[in-house]
Amino acid sequence: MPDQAFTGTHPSPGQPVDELALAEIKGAILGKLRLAIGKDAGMATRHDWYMATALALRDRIVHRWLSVEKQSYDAGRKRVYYLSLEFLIGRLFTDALNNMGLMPVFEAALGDLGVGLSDLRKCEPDAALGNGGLGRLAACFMESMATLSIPAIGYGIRYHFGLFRQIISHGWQQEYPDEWLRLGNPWELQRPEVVYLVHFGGSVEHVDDKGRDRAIWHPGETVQAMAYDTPIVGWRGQYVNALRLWSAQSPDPLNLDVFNSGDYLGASAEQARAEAICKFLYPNDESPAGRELRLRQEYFFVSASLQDLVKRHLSSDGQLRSLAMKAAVQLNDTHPSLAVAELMRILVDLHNFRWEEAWKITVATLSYTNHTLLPEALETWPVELFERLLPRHLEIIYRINSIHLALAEARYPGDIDFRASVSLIDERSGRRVRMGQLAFVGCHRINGVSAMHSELMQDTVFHDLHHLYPGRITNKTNGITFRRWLMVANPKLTELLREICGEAVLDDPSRLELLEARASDHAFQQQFRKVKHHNKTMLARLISERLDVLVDPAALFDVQIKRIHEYKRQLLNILEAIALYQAIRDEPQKDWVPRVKIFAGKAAASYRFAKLIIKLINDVAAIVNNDPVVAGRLKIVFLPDYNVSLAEVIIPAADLSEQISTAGMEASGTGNMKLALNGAITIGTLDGANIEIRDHVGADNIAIFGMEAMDVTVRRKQGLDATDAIRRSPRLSRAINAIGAGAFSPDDPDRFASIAHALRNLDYYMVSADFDSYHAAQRGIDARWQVQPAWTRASILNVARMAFFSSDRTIREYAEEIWNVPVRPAPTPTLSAQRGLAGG
Ligand code: 26Q
Repeated sequence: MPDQAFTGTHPSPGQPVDELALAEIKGAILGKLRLAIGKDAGMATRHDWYMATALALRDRIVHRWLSVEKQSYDAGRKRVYYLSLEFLIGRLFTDALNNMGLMPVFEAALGDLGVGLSDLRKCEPDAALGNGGLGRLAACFMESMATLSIPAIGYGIRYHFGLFRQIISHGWQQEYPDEWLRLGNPWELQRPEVVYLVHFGGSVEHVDDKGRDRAIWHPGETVQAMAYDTPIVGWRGQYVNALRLWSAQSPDPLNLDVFNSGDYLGASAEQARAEAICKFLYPNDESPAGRELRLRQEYFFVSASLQDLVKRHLSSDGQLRSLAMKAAVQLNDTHPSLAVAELMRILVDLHNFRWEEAWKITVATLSYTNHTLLPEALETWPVELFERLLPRHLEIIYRINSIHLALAEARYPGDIDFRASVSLIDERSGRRVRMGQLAFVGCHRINGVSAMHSELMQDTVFHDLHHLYPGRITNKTNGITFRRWLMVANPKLTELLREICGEAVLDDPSRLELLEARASDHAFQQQFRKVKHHNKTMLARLISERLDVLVDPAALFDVQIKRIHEYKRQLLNILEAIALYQAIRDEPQKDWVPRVKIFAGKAAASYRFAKLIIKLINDVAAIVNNDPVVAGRLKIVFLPDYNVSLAEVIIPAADLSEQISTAGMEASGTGNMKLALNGAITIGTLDGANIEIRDHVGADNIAIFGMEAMDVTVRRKQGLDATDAIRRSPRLSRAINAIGAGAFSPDDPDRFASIAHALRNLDYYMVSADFDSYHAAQRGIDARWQVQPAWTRASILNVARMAFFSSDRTIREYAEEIWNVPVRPAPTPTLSAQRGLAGG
């Protein structure tokens, strides 16, 4: 039995709700409904109830926030500033309720008021202020930093429109604006008094100031940044941090001369230009849109954030020499790497520091996380654009570069190639500023996001920089917050885990290993399967509602959910599905394992090939799902508008997790962790964190296939195309021929000619080259599925061995090895946990 005394404000299931607390919460909700929303219960819509409930919950969070904020300030604690252009938060309602331990009392209060908590949940739009992995990682990190009582602020942009909504029309992706703020946002607090001016353009005047290299920037344009704070509450509500998002506006909302001449539209043109900065999130992941507005976004939020943290430091310490002792600034990819130049400018131009001392402070304060090695994803900006938009920053970058290149020259005299490779300026195709090099040189630590990725950073993109600054590159394998991805998303499994591992499993994921003893236990396996079946039934219902396709929860749910990208190889998956379809049609009488192939993900709006892959998946689905010959054996679904909330439904229902990127191309992956934690077995390549997942769950409990990163490099060097692979594999050749001949696009037989061509020729992503190996691994999966006790055992062992992938572990490593900030100690064994062990 779970130990109730241990849980404090986190009641166990079935524990009665305190009457006083219940009355208080009911009163609070009704109070908000009347006084903040202006409605009484009789006329309130569901959305009104949601807003009132969220506001009542926010009050309780804000109380804690203010008190921990004061404690941290009084204690002069070092603070982490996490700079990210993306925070893919999703919904906050259930997450906050769960972390505050208030789920039961709010549920009961709402029940008494005649409102269903699960209905209210759905009223909240996802905060989709991110594209995918990098943005979701920032959100998990914010929650883990609060959980570990690390004083932190997340800085980003309050985009008016989040990532586009995806609608599938006749199989094609269409993008629509995401108006997430339309009905108001109950979580944020506007801070009209927290405003900073951010400048662009103009000219630079140099002051001869005893060799101090100071300059005065005479900007041509100024916008104003205003703060909006969202409290992020950690597990058990003990600590709360702010996510501070900047909104842009013009300092002069109206041009009075123009206004007085009667041109009202013209008078607000400046406002429109300023507001454009925070209008949209760029929907490109991995291949940056080199637009001026994007660079403006980057500088806008870097400048506002640094002004904010410098001001905070000055108000407590009175000087900036000690900045690195009190502030750790983490750059989430290169998107905020202008921070290097901006902090130098603040120190040298505004606070009179000598260059050398300013540089020491800057490097000691900043650190940078790299999330990709794809050449097309490495951010660079034309020098001319920089000069026009940020003239002083370009000068600072040049100066940094000349000192840095002198170091390179001293290290390898006369080696021009070495200097060219480490230079902050790329001189090859028009002069461009390299943001990765800038971040590397200006930060004391540079980390990759999985063991393999960090190795590859040293061997490839940052090889030469690594030699010039040895010891800077370090690895911090990604993690996920178990509160959202287990407790909130999968309450049934969580309940089972509490029963077996004890309550302490909620605080200490290493307790999951207590499951191992039960992995082969027949009765426990049945309970475990029952939970999965329940989750699959919920997903089947959603599929039928949204797509009008009926799927059987008893079938194997095979899931690939992530951004659509060639390197992630959704194409390999659908190609194998086609081969399977053809094989079933050949021998319909055979004992096929029933499968449902589930896809979801968005393609960048400008990524034509990725959008064509979506169309192919949908065209294949239309044929397969309507073919009576394969009925009951194979279904293919593409769930539109993938977002955090949809992930929370799909992940707990997955049996098989597709992590099939071309080896060497996926930096880490985090969906792989979420799926394994929820008991899905991974079919994957030795790429990113899949390698560490294999190391933890054991090679017997994961299906690895395909080429390794080294094979990929060698094969590319050899310039091999797919001819041989296709000749050797009649199955592959038949599947490609079907695509190429229009078997799935009879209305437009040439529709997928470019896909067939890519598979037959260059095969850059090794889809054809890996096909046979993948196909064999999938048949291995079929065989395993047919022995349910063995399958369930492997699935349980996946859950039992995932503790390492908690983002609490990741954040602990950042805190200890990069930020040098104290962390709440790791949980120690408790009486209740020991009881859980004994009684389990
Ligand atoms: C850059 C400049 C201009 C416009 C857009 C961008 C841009 C935006 C987003 C470039 C890249 C991204 C996103 C990258 C990303 O999500 N990378 C993923 O990061 C995860 C967290 O570390 C890893 O798990 C994934 O492997 C990696 O692909």
